[in-house]
Amino acid sequence: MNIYIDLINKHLKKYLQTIENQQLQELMEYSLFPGGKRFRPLLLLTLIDDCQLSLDLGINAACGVEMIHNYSLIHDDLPSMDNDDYRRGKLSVHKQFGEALAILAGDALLTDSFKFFCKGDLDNDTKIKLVTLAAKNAGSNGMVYGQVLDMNPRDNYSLEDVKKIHLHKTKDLISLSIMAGGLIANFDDNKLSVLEEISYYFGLAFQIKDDIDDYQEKSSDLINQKATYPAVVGLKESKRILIDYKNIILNLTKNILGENKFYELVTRVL
Ligand code: GRG
Repeated sequence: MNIYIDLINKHLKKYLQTIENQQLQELMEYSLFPGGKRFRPLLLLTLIDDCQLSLDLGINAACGVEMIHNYSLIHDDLPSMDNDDYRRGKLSVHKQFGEALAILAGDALLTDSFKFFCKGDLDNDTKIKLVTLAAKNAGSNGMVYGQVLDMNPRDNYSLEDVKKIHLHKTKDLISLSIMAGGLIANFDDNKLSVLEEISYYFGLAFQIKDDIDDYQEKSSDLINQKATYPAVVGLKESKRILIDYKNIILNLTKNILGENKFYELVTRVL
């Protein structure tokens, strides 16, 4: 996967060089580098690669998704949201640079990302579809909706509540990566609907895995008040669902993309 990650990093570095204000540039570099797993842009690039298309066609949208992801993490860590002092083993952006600049850096990443969905050698129709998809999945009926649903913790969550939060907070951005890949590769409606299905299970499975890892690290008292799978269906059942979903994703992937790079990414991430 290193070849893809190098390409993503190269393009994000190039983007950082376009930021005129040095303070903002430093802060956004702090958020984007060394970075996390880059898993969302990897989904898009591996899909494009499996279709034997040039990675150049997907790299801009891939960076756009990573920028939206990093904006969401900066804002999620703020005192008025999750109030986290650390992210990826270092101080969160607001702890390092102050709250006002952290909010602005998130705003800048989100806004600039839209340029990336209409950049590069794609036809205008595809670019319009990509921008619209990004707005839909990140906006008021997408990731932001999921964050709003998750803002007021309750004592009891039903499985349906948890699923709804996960589907918007986590799945919508993962879906943006996968569906953007399908649009760039010019998939027909049948193949796009298989990608929708993969996105659905992938979004849930990714969050269930994160919930399971968290549950095993932290005290169950803390976890039980949260909207997580282990809190609602128990650890054993969460693990069973994760395996089930992973197999569904692998089978669907095999059908439309074969056992190639995207398939390999699924086996590594889940
Ligand atoms: C503030 C609008 C707004 C939304 C925030 C994404 C999000 C919504 C909150 C982050 C907290 C969280 C638990 C999100 C669920 C998705 C998730 C597990 C994110 C972490 O993604 P990774 O593991 O992160 O891909 P890295 O560090 O690898 O980039």
